Amino acid sequence: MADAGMLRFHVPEPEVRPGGTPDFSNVTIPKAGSVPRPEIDVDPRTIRDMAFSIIRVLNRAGEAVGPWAGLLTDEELLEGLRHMMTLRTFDARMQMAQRQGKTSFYMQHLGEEAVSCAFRKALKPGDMNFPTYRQAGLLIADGYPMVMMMNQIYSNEADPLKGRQLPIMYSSKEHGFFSISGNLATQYIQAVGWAMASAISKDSRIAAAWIGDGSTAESDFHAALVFASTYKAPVVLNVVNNQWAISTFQGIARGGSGTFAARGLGFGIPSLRVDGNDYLAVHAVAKWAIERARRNLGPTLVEYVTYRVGAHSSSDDPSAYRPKAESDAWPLGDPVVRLKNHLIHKGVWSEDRHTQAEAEILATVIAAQKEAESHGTLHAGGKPSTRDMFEGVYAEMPPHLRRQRQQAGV
Ligand SMILES: Cc1ncc(C[n+]2csc(CCOP(=O)(O)OP(=O)(O)O)c2C)c(N)n1
Ligand SMILES: [Mg+2]
Repeated sequence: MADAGMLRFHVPEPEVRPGGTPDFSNVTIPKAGSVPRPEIDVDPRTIRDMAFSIIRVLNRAGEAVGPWAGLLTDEELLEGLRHMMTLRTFDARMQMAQRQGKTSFYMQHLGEEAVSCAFRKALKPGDMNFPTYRQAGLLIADGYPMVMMMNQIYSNEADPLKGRQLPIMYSSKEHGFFSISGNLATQYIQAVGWAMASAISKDSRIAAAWIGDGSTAESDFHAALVFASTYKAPVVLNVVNNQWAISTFQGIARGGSGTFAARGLGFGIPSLRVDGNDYLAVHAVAKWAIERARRNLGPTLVEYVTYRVGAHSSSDDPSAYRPKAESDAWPLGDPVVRLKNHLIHKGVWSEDRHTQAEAEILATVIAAQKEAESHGTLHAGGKPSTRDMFEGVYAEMPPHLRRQRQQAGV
């Protein structure tokens, strides 16, 4: 009663600041294999506790254990490892290209490679992702040519988007990768709407929505959940909780619910949390959620618990807001190392083969980069035509655009 009349509000603070010792003791990590795998037509009310746990398959010894294990062959796992390694190498080269002034902007996936690479392998051709800028693994794991991604990053004469999108905001209908919108959370309403349209037209293609932890604070996220819940849209609602939204820690957007997955519960949406650094767990949970959508059982919300090891973007310096060694302390490890260790444990991979694969992948990425650079980079070589700026929006160009094009002399 001492405080009667004196109101307070609460501003959550991250556990540690730069200079402090990283501390993830507040992240509760269940044992690998300990979370059950319900039937896909389970009554959502009976699995509410899954929104507060973490589904994991790979244990510390590199074994795949529990009811979510055993869905992928050795060949598929080796392919998954290669995709993640390719994305990591691609990232490193493009980050460097940004520093060399060959593009204005880049965003890395370091530490989060398993999320998009493993999810893609659970989809079918024709399914549509509505990604953010941190899911390039959806393209890499689907065999989209790296050189096309680089052409887009360089905004060169072979850029499939003709310089009209921010670097890294790819688009490919054929590869189920909807044009990235820079306005975060719009992906959610677009995906739910697309999924509803797919059902209305009696199609069999499902949609996948993507959002980061920070962006769940946007009202579009909540509006999309209402529609998905009410109309049982065939959609998978992905939340990538990488602990940070630029310099803002996840506790700000998360609210009082304890987890991002718990947001789905109020909408009656089955909501799971998964170890986002475990390729096998991500794939198994994605398959479960995608099957539910495909069988008209409605939406599933999946929170991927991971960590953004790199900077937010090439314009960011995380040392200003978090301890430098925080990523080393992240308790779920590195997705590439964990899958590599699993494959070594199974006897189908080795340190030598890994080193050799790293060299091969680097050579492939460099070859793609050379090819892309032959078409130009930000300040050198070929560029899209100014004329392209006026094309591709209207079936018939309105008079004011025609006038502007004439003024531009193209
Ligand atoms: C609607 C909207 N608000 C703000 C921004 C600026 N912005 C770009 S990225 C970002 C942080 C997003 O963090 P999160 O959703 O956690 O995704 P992450 O970058 O961690 O993958 C912000 C605020 C934006 N692009 N769109
Ligand atoms: Mg984030």
